[in-house]
Amino acid sequence: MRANSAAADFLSRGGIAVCLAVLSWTSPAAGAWNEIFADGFESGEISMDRWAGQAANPLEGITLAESSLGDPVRTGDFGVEFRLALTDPVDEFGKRRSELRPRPAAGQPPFHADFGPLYRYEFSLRLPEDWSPDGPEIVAQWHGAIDLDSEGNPTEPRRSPPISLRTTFLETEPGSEQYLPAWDARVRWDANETTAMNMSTVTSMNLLDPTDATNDLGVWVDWALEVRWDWDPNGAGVARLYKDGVLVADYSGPNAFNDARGPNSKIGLYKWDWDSLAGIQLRVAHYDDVRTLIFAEEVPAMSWPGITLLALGVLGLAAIRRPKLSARK
Ligand SMILES: [Ca+2]
Ligand SMILES: [Ca+2]
Repeated sequence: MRANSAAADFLSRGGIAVCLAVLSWTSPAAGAWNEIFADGFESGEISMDRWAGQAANPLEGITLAESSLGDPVRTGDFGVEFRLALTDPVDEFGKRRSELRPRPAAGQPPFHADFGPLYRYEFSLRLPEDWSPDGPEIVAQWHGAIDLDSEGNPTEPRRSPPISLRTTFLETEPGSEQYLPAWDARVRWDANETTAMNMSTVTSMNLLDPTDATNDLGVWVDWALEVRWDWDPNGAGVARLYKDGVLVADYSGPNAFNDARGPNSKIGLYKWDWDSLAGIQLRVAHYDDVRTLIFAEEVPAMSWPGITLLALGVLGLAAIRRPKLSARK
Protein backbone atom coordinates (compact mmCIF):
# COMPACT_ATOMS: atom_id res chain seq x y z
CA MET A 1 0.00 0.00 0.00
CA ARG A 2 2.69 2.39 1.04
CA ALA A 3 4.73 1.44 -2.02
CA ASN A 4 1.76 1.91 -4.32
CA SER A 5 0.93 5.25 -2.77
CA ALA A 6 4.53 6.37 -3.20
CA ALA A 7 4.41 5.25 -6.83
CA ALA A 8 1.23 7.27 -7.35
CA ASP A 9 2.81 10.32 -5.74
CA PHE A 10 5.84 9.85 -7.95
CA LEU A 11 3.66 9.63 -11.06
CA SER A 12 1.72 12.70 -10.00
CA ARG A 13 4.91 14.65 -9.33
CA GLY A 14 6.33 13.28 -12.57
CA GLY A 15 3.27 14.61 -14.39
CA ILE A 16 3.82 18.06 -12.91
CA ALA A 17 7.50 17.91 -13.81
CA VAL A 18 6.59 16.97 -17.38
CA CYS A 19 4.15 19.91 -17.47
CA LEU A 20 6.81 22.32 -16.22
CA ALA A 21 9.33 20.96 -18.69
CA VAL A 22 6.82 21.38 -21.54
CA LEU A 23 6.00 24.89 -20.38
CA SER A 24 9.65 25.95 -20.10
CA TRP A 25 10.58 24.25 -23.36
CA THR A 26 7.97 26.23 -25.28
CA SER A 27 8.21 29.44 -23.25
CA PRO A 28 8.05 32.52 -25.50
CA ALA A 29 11.24 33.81 -23.80
CA ALA A 30 13.20 30.87 -25.22
CA GLY A 31 15.11 31.18 -28.44
CA ALA A 32 18.25 30.34 -30.26
CA TRP A 33 21.17 32.03 -31.92
CA ASN A 34 21.08 31.57 -35.67
CA GLU A 35 24.23 32.06 -37.68
CA ILE A 36 24.11 34.75 -40.35
CA PHE A 37 27.79 34.67 -41.21
CA ALA A 38 30.86 32.64 -40.23
CA ASP A 39 34.37 32.54 -41.59
CA GLY A 40 37.50 31.13 -40.04
CA PHE A 41 39.39 31.47 -43.34
CA GLU A 42 39.85 27.69 -43.54
CA SER A 43 39.08 27.81 -47.26
CA GLY A 44 42.63 29.16 -47.46
CA GLU A 45 41.57 32.47 -48.93
CA ILE A 46 40.01 35.80 -48.04
CA SER A 47 37.12 35.45 -50.42
CA MET A 48 35.79 38.70 -51.81
CA ASP A 49 32.51 36.81 -52.27
CA ARG A 50 32.32 36.69 -48.49
CA TRP A 51 34.02 39.93 -47.58
CA ALA A 52 34.16 43.52 -48.75
CA GLY A 53 37.62 44.96 -48.17
CA GLN A 54 38.79 48.49 -47.53
CA ALA A 55 42.57 48.54 -47.61
CA ALA A 56 44.76 51.62 -47.80
CA ASN A 57 47.48 49.28 -49.05
CA PRO A 58 45.77 46.85 -51.46
CA LEU A 59 48.74 44.46 -51.54
CA GLU A 60 49.77 44.24 -47.89
CA GLY A 61 46.84 45.72 -45.95
CA ILE A 62 44.76 42.54 -45.70
CA THR A 63 46.45 39.16 -46.24
CA LEU A 64 45.92 35.51 -45.37
CA ALA A 65 47.68 34.37 -42.19
CA GLU A 66 49.03 30.84 -42.53
CA SER A 67 50.07 28.70 -39.56
CA SER A 68 52.42 26.73 -41.82
CA LEU A 69 54.39 29.95 -42.29
CA GLY A 70 54.43 30.65 -38.57
CA ASP A 71 51.65 33.25 -38.70
CA PRO A 72 49.32 33.43 -35.72
CA VAL A 73 45.93 31.78 -36.27
CA ARG A 74 43.24 31.22 -33.67
CA THR A 75 41.93 27.89 -35.02
CA GLY A 76 42.73 25.69 -37.97
CA ASP A 77 45.41 26.60 -40.47
CA PHE A 78 44.41 30.09 -41.55
CA GLY A 79 43.41 33.51 -40.28
CA VAL A 80 43.77 37.05 -41.55
CA GLU A 81 46.48 39.63 -41.01
CA PHE A 82 45.82 43.36 -41.15
CA ARG A 83 48.54 45.93 -41.65
CA LEU A 84 48.22 49.69 -41.58
CA ALA A 85 51.23 51.97 -42.11
CA LEU A 86 51.95 55.66 -41.99
CA THR A 87 53.28 55.27 -45.52
CA ASP A 88 49.96 53.85 -46.81
CA PRO A 89 48.07 56.18 -49.14
CA VAL A 90 45.10 57.98 -47.59
CA ASP A 91 41.57 57.61 -48.94
CA GLU A 92 39.29 60.34 -50.29
CA PHE A 93 38.64 61.50 -46.71
CA GLY A 94 42.33 61.65 -45.82
CA LYS A 95 42.13 58.48 -43.67
CA ARG A 96 43.89 55.12 -43.58
CA ARG A 97 42.11 51.86 -42.84
CA SER A 98 42.50 48.12 -43.37
CA GLU A 99 39.10 46.60 -42.73
CA LEU A 100 36.81 43.80 -43.84
CA ARG A 101 33.01 43.81 -43.83
CA PRO A 102 31.20 40.44 -44.00
CA ARG A 103 28.70 39.74 -46.76
CA PRO A 104 25.68 37.75 -45.55
CA ALA A 105 25.47 35.96 -48.93
CA ALA A 106 28.09 35.39 -51.59
CA GLY A 107 28.62 38.47 -53.71
CA GLN A 108 25.92 40.44 -51.89
CA PRO A 109 26.50 43.89 -50.34
CA PRO A 110 28.05 43.95 -46.85
CA PHE A 111 25.79 43.06 -43.95
CA HIS A 112 23.70 45.74 -42.29
CA ALA A 113 21.74 44.86 -39.16
CA ASP A 114 18.08 45.71 -38.63
CA PHE A 115 16.78 47.73 -35.73
CA GLY A 116 14.92 45.47 -33.34
CA PRO A 117 16.50 42.00 -33.28
CA LEU A 118 19.31 40.98 -30.94
CA TYR A 119 22.61 40.32 -32.70
CA ARG A 120 25.83 38.72 -31.57
CA TYR A 121 29.09 39.56 -33.31
CA GLU A 122 32.10 37.37 -32.54
CA PHE A 123 35.72 37.53 -33.57
CA SER A 124 39.13 36.57 -32.20
CA LEU A 125 41.84 39.21 -32.16
CA ARG A 126 45.55 38.96 -31.47
CA LEU A 127 47.65 42.04 -30.96
CA PRO A 128 51.41 41.48 -31.20
CA GLU A 129 53.59 41.41 -28.08
CA ASP A 130 55.34 44.63 -29.14
CA TRP A 131 52.12 46.66 -29.47
CA SER A 132 53.05 50.13 -28.19
CA PRO A 133 50.31 52.00 -26.35
CA ASP A 134 49.10 54.95 -28.38
CA GLY A 135 46.14 57.23 -28.95
CA PRO A 136 42.84 55.54 -29.72
CA GLU A 137 42.71 53.23 -32.72
CA ILE A 138 39.73 51.18 -33.79
CA VAL A 139 40.14 47.40 -34.00
CA ALA A 140 36.46 46.56 -34.67
CA GLN A 141 33.55 48.80 -35.45
CA TRP A 142 29.90 48.89 -36.30
CA HIS A 143 29.23 51.78 -38.63
CA GLY A 144 25.95 53.57 -39.23
CA ALA A 145 24.67 54.18 -42.76
CA ILE A 146 24.01 57.86 -43.31
CA ASP A 147 20.61 58.73 -44.76
CA LEU A 148 20.28 59.74 -48.38
CA ASP A 149 17.74 61.89 -50.21
CA SER A 150 15.70 60.66 -53.16
CA GLU A 151 18.60 61.40 -55.47
CA GLY A 152 21.08 59.46 -53.39
CA ASN A 153 22.84 62.45 -51.83
CA PRO A 154 23.72 62.39 -48.12
CA THR A 155 21.36 64.38 -45.90
CA GLU A 156 23.68 64.28 -42.92
CA PRO A 157 27.41 64.36 -42.13
CA ARG A 158 29.77 61.39 -41.93
CA ARG A 159 29.77 60.24 -38.33
CA SER A 160 31.99 58.17 -36.12
CA PRO A 161 30.69 54.62 -35.57
CA PRO A 162 27.84 54.05 -33.10
CA ILE A 163 29.89 51.28 -31.45
CA SER A 164 33.63 50.75 -31.67
CA LEU A 165 36.17 48.56 -29.88
CA ARG A 166 39.44 50.40 -29.63
CA THR A 167 42.98 50.19 -28.37
CA THR A 168 44.22 53.12 -26.32
CA PHE A 169 46.55 53.76 -23.38
CA LEU A 170 46.55 54.14 -19.62
CA GLU A 171 49.12 56.20 -17.73
CA THR A 172 50.56 54.14 -14.86
CA GLU A 173 50.31 57.18 -12.55
CA PRO A 174 49.27 60.74 -13.37
CA GLY A 175 52.32 62.57 -14.72
CA SER A 176 54.48 59.44 -14.91
CA GLU A 177 54.50 59.47 -18.71
CA GLN A 178 54.64 55.68 -18.46
CA TYR A 179 51.89 54.11 -20.48
CA LEU A 180 50.16 50.75 -20.61
CA PRO A 181 48.25 49.40 -23.59
CA ALA A 182 44.52 49.46 -22.99
CA TRP A 183 41.15 48.53 -24.51
CA ASP A 184 38.16 50.74 -24.54
CA ALA A 185 34.80 50.77 -26.33
CA ARG A 186 32.62 53.70 -27.32
CA VAL A 187 28.93 54.28 -28.00
CA ARG A 188 27.50 57.13 -30.06
CA TRP A 189 23.84 57.78 -30.70
CA ASP A 190 21.48 60.35 -32.09
CA ALA A 191 17.70 60.08 -31.88
CA ASN A 192 17.28 62.83 -34.49
CA GLU A 193 16.43 61.55 -37.93
CA THR A 194 18.95 63.93 -39.45
CA THR A 195 22.20 64.39 -37.54
CA ALA A 196 23.24 68.05 -37.23
CA MET A 197 26.12 69.04 -39.49
CA ASN A 198 28.07 70.18 -36.39
CA MET A 199 27.29 66.87 -34.59
CA SER A 200 25.58 68.79 -31.75
CA THR A 201 22.80 66.17 -31.75
CA VAL A 202 25.22 63.26 -31.15
CA THR A 203 25.81 61.81 -27.70
CA SER A 204 29.13 60.05 -27.18
CA MET A 205 30.01 57.87 -24.20
CA ASN A 206 32.16 55.00 -22.99
CA LEU A 207 30.81 51.49 -23.30
CA LEU A 208 34.02 50.14 -21.74
CA ASP A 209 36.31 52.45 -19.78
CA PRO A 210 40.03 52.13 -20.63
CA THR A 211 41.12 48.72 -19.33
CA ASP A 212 44.69 47.43 -19.04
CA ALA A 213 45.54 45.19 -22.01
CA THR A 214 49.11 44.34 -20.98
CA ASN A 215 48.33 40.65 -20.49
CA ASP A 216 46.41 40.50 -23.78
CA LEU A 217 49.39 41.20 -26.05
CA GLY A 218 50.76 38.23 -27.99
CA VAL A 219 47.72 36.09 -27.14
CA TRP A 220 44.32 35.56 -28.71
CA VAL A 221 41.36 37.34 -27.19
CA ASP A 222 37.86 36.17 -28.09
CA TRP A 223 35.52 39.14 -28.30
CA ALA A 224 31.74 39.08 -28.58
CA LEU A 225 29.32 41.97 -28.76
CA GLU A 226 25.61 41.42 -28.26
CA VAL A 227 23.56 44.34 -29.50
CA ARG A 228 19.98 45.32 -29.99
CA TRP A 229 20.35 48.44 -32.12
CA ASP A 230 18.07 51.32 -31.11
CA TRP A 231 18.46 55.09 -31.18
CA ASP A 232 15.42 55.78 -29.01
CA PRO A 233 16.26 56.85 -25.41
CA ASN A 234 13.02 55.12 -24.38
CA GLY A 235 13.64 52.14 -26.64
CA ALA A 236 15.08 48.67 -26.18
CA GLY A 237 18.75 49.30 -27.02
CA VAL A 238 21.32 47.05 -25.33
CA ALA A 239 25.03 46.47 -25.82
CA ARG A 240 26.90 43.73 -23.99
CA LEU A 241 30.59 43.22 -24.56
CA TYR A 242 32.26 39.90 -23.69
CA LYS A 243 36.01 39.39 -23.48
CA ASP A 244 37.02 35.71 -23.44
CA GLY A 245 33.48 34.89 -22.41
CA VAL A 246 33.44 37.35 -19.50
CA LEU A 247 30.91 40.17 -19.58
CA VAL A 248 32.99 43.37 -19.37
CA ALA A 249 30.40 45.96 -20.39
CA ASP A 250 26.63 45.85 -20.02
CA TYR A 251 24.69 48.85 -21.27
CA SER A 252 20.99 49.47 -21.76
CA GLY A 253 20.05 52.58 -23.70
CA PRO A 254 20.33 54.18 -27.12
CA ASN A 255 23.26 52.91 -29.17
CA ALA A 256 22.69 53.96 -32.78
CA PHE A 257 21.86 56.76 -35.18
CA ASN A 258 18.31 57.26 -36.38
CA ASP A 259 18.87 55.98 -39.91
CA ALA A 260 16.86 54.15 -42.53
CA ARG A 261 19.38 51.29 -42.40
CA GLY A 262 21.01 49.72 -39.37
CA PRO A 263 24.78 49.52 -38.75
CA ASN A 264 27.23 47.31 -40.63
CA SER A 265 30.11 45.49 -38.96
CA LYS A 266 33.85 45.54 -39.58
CA ILE A 267 36.99 43.87 -38.34
CA GLY A 268 40.41 45.39 -38.88
CA LEU A 269 42.43 48.48 -38.20
CA TYR A 270 41.44 52.11 -38.47
CA LYS A 271 43.89 54.72 -37.17
CA TRP A 272 43.22 58.40 -37.74
CA ASP A 273 45.84 59.99 -35.48
CA TRP A 274 49.41 59.22 -36.59
CA ASP A 275 50.96 62.06 -34.67
CA SER A 276 50.30 60.88 -31.12
CA LEU A 277 52.02 59.37 -28.12
CA ALA A 278 54.15 56.56 -29.58
CA GLY A 279 54.84 57.86 -33.09
CA ILE A 280 53.45 54.67 -34.63
CA GLN A 281 54.73 53.82 -38.10
CA LEU A 282 53.02 50.46 -38.57
CA ARG A 283 50.22 48.49 -36.94
CA VAL A 284 49.79 44.75 -37.43
CA ALA A 285 47.02 42.61 -35.94
CA HIS A 286 45.56 39.16 -36.58
CA TYR A 287 41.93 38.06 -36.61
CA ASP A 288 40.15 34.73 -36.96
CA ASP A 289 36.83 32.99 -36.30
CA VAL A 290 34.44 35.75 -37.28
CA ARG A 291 30.74 35.10 -36.77
CA THR A 292 27.52 37.08 -36.85
CA LEU A 293 24.42 35.64 -35.24
CA ILE A 294 20.85 36.76 -34.76
CA PHE A 295 18.69 35.74 -31.82
CA ALA A 296 15.51 34.07 -33.02
CA GLU A 297 12.61 33.76 -30.64
CA GLU A 298 11.64 30.11 -30.62
CA VAL A 299 8.28 29.55 -32.23
CA PRO A 300 6.22 27.68 -29.61
CA ALA A 301 5.43 24.08 -30.58
CA MET A 302 1.78 24.98 -30.01
CA SER A 303 -0.15 27.99 -28.83
CA TRP A 304 -0.74 28.69 -25.15
CA PRO A 305 -4.27 27.20 -25.01
CA GLY A 306 -2.81 24.04 -26.54
CA ILE A 307 -0.02 23.91 -23.96
CA THR A 308 -2.53 24.38 -21.13
CA LEU A 309 -4.67 21.53 -22.49
CA LEU A 310 -1.58 19.31 -22.78
CA ALA A 311 -0.55 20.15 -19.22
CA LEU A 312 -4.06 19.37 -17.92
CA GLY A 313 -4.03 16.15 -19.92
CA VAL A 314 -0.77 14.95 -18.36
CA LEU A 315 -2.02 15.86 -14.87
CA GLY A 316 -5.30 14.07 -15.58
CA LEU A 317 -3.44 10.94 -16.67
CA ALA A 318 -1.44 10.96 -13.44
CA ALA A 319 -4.69 11.31 -11.40
CA ILE A 320 -6.37 8.46 -13.29
CA ARG A 321 -3.43 6.12 -12.73
CA ARG A 322 -3.23 6.80 -8.97
CA PRO A 323 -6.42 4.80 -7.91
CA LYS A 324 -5.49 2.05 -10.34
CA LEU A 325 -2.19 1.54 -8.54
CA SER A 326 -3.92 1.72 -5.13
CA ALA A 327 -6.49 -0.87 -6.15
CA ARG A 328 -3.81 -3.36 -7.07
CA LYS A 329 -2.80 -4.07 -3.44
CA1 LIG B 1 41.07 29.88 -38.84
CA1 LIG C 1 19.86 59.64 -39.88
